Amino acid sequence: MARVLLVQPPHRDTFGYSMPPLGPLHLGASARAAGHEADFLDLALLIRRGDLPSGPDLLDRCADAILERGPDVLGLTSMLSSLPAALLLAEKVRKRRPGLPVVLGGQGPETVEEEVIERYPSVDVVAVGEADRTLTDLLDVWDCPEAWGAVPGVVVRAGPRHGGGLDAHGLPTGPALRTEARPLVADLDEVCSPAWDLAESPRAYAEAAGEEAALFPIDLGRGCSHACSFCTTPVFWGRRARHLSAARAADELDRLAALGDIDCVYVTHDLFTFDRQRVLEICAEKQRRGNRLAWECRTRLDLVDEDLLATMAAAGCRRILYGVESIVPRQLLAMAKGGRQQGMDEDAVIAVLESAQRAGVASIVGTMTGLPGETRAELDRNLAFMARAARIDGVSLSMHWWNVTPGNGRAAEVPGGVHLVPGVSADLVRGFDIPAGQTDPETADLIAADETVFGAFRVHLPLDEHGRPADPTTLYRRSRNAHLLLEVFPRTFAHVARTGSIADTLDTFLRHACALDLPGAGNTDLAEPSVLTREGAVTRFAAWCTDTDADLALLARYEARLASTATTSLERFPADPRSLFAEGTGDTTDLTTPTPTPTDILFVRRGDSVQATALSPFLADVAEGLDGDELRRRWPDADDDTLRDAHALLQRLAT
Ligand code: B12
Ligand code: SF4
Repeated sequence: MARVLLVQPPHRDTFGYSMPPLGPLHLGASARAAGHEADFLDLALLIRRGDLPSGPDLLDRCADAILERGPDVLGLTSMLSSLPAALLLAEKVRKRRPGLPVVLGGQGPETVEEEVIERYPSVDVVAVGEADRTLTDLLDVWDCPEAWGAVPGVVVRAGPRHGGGLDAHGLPTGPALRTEARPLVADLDEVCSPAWDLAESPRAYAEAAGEEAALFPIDLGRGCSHACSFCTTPVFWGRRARHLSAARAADELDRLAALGDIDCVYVTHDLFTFDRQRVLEICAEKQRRGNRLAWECRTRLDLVDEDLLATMAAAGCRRILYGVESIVPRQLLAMAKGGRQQGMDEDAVIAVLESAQRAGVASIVGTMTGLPGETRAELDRNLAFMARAARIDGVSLSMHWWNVTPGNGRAAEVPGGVHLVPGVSADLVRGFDIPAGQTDPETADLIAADETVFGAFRVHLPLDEHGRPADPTTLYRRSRNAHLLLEVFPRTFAHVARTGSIADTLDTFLRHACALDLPGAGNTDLAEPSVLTREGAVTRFAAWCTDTDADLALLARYEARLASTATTSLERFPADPRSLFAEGTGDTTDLTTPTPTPTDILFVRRGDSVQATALSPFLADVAEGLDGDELRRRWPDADDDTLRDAHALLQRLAT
């Protein structure tokens, strides 16, 4: 019997919410089922809560906290973002307790397992990919290091049986040895349910994240049959989507409901709706059991339809993240988006978002910038699309910097290669610097010294029309701020698009507003250099627009005003299923009806209830400067007096 301590290394959660990592909790349950003792330490939670104040000796204190638990085996989980911390932590633990076996797993070391074993002596075993059975097999032979090389699905040091040796503490030495591949779990119902009792409560996570209730994860499926150029999922989980049975999925949802204090469940499968029938079954079973948890998921645009969305909404689905990436066919082709999405034009994408809106499900539109060969015109098309999408109720935006990782094996294919740029963090590794924007020298040196293991920390700089590489700071600022600005100022940017370039306007504004250009200027509203807070973005942009043309200034002020009267939180999404269930009856028939609108709410925009102090859609259209015919078509009842009043009101608002 081994006592394994599973540890989440320190990282900064970049989404503003926090949840325990599922991998270690699944593995803890498997270890127990195999007769071992499991323990879990979430260092990210401790830091977030202030139990471990960040500072130069953070990792030393983390190492002390690990050893206080007295494990026989240390299991470190890692994403790309937490890989440097995991490796440094392993080193600190090794110095303090040299004979403690250290196993590294998770999506961080994906495809660089050999390099990790060759270059980082403090790690003894790297688990390759899905590891629900791998860890228990290792624990069964934990006190016989010579046998580790016989466990399928790992990379270890060769040890005596394969031409290596053992060190003074009995740990294997020698070159890296990749053992026989471990087949993926064919029937996911066989995977143990997460050991929730190992993690702190949803209430503890919610409090640490500053939320009233938690967002907790659920593993209902794994893998994807597509192979988008930037994505690590099909490489890690396999190019075939697998799922739990509906009954087991409903069991897992019930287990989460029993934990209490969960506001919303986060379905971790990247392709949740790939099997339409199974999703319908899960929804039916969830409702049959009277499970009232709200949930959100991620999928592709070509894997939803109006009926499915309505059924999902009725079963509590609150929000869906779609990997839209781009509306430019050439870009979709280049990134191998594939499927029917490849043929979807802007109107088709908008139609999906509008279907979701009708069903009462909020949408997150995931887009990309910095794609190889991206032209200004392509970028402008995508930004104009984002501004259009942002005007649909319930839509929020996100924008990512296209990049490659060791995990998707594309780094070598990128023209111009990838580069490490100080002060700029690649999208897939955000959250590695604690606090934000302040990479400590030890971590910076580690990343700089190893281009292979830390390949994902390098960024791709696409060439412009003139063959010049993009400026990384401009790209970084755009990818970190554009979504927010377009969400808050969709009408303003639509106006920009009519006469010029959204990209130029954005980049010019961000150059002006971001801290990288204003060293020491005391920008306390900046969470990290180059990243504006929502409030900072809104006030700065509205103020900046006053120095541009008058129409732009008017619209920007109007939209800034809207933003200031709308609340932003998970509560803002149009259908909060909990409020619509008749208490105690399990009756769900009513869920697709829109939330009743209080009289003091004039309209709902991007899911935000805009209070009476804001303006009506009619005024919004007037403010947008629609031409007279279009305005009359949309508002046949508006006479000249009404129009004059509207202009006067807007004028007052602008001053
Ligand atoms: C939930 C989730 C989050 C959560 C929580 C992450 C967490 N620590 O668990 C939140 C929302 C915080 C998050 C944030 C981010 N995420 Co995220 N996230 C996911 C998501 C959707 C599910 C993860 C999950 O729970 N999977 C299910 C569990 C069971 O799998 P698992 O944790 O990998 O564990 C298995 C194996 O990895 C292994 N294993 C895991 N740990 C260990 C430990 C040991 C000792 C062993 C032996 C084995 C082992 O065994 C487990 C069972 O098979 C994945 C996509 C996906 N489907 O996996 C993306 C994903 C992990 N995230 C990703 C990214 C890019 C991010 C962000 C950088 C996004 C951003 N730009 O801000 C941030 C970084 C956060 C940070 N570090 O600061 C990428 C990671 C790429 C990579 N290779 O690392 C993924 C793969 C999505 C993608 N395809 O791009 N994320
Ligand atoms: S982005 Fe989505 S569809 Fe593409 S490979 Fe990744 S999970 Fe699959």
